[in-house]
Amino acid sequence: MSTNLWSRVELHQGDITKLAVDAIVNAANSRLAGGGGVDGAIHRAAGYAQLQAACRKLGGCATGDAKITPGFNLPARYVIHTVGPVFQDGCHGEPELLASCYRRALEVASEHGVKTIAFPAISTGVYGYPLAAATEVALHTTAAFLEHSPAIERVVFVFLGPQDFATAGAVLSRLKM
Ligand code: AR6
Repeated sequence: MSTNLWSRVELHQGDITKLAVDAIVNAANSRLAGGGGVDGAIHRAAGYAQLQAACRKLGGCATGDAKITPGFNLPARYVIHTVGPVFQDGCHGEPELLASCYRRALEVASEHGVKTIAFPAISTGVYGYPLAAATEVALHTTAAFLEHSPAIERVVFVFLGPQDFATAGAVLSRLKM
């Protein structure tokens, strides 16, 4: 992977709802019904009722797919909702489905002229995907997408806690070698 490619990727520790990017990605459920974790935080910051109403019109979202709504009260213009796989043992298509989340979110972003986008660590909370393995999928899939998509200028991977941020940093360093 070229050095130039990785210069468009950054890791960030903190709350994704605070980021002033064009789009933030939500780790949603297939009913797009709202929930806990980053989904709950995004709904609260966007304005629960209005984001819920926008999600209801989308008719759900399959695992590995992505759909877009406005960001309402968020600094981000859009929320791209994607549904990660529930982790069982890694042998039930989880890596492919997780890769599909990142790819589809980036496709939907591109279709809407998004230049800067932030992802949470999809599936690594309630859905139980081990963080290092999930980060490898996230970074690998994103790098492959960016290679053919010069319009996306910056992709930020957001980690809430210092431990996850450090783990992701180690994965990124390894991939860059
Ligand atoms: N900013 C950045 N990252 C966050 C934030 C935040 N504000 N809050 C949590 N995280 P999860 P999943 C991290 O459980 O595993 C929901 O109820 C968190 O530390 O939010 O894909 C949905 O409705 C973790 O690393 O998403 C679904 O039912 C990561 O976000 C289900 O959970 C993802 O954790 C989806 O589960």
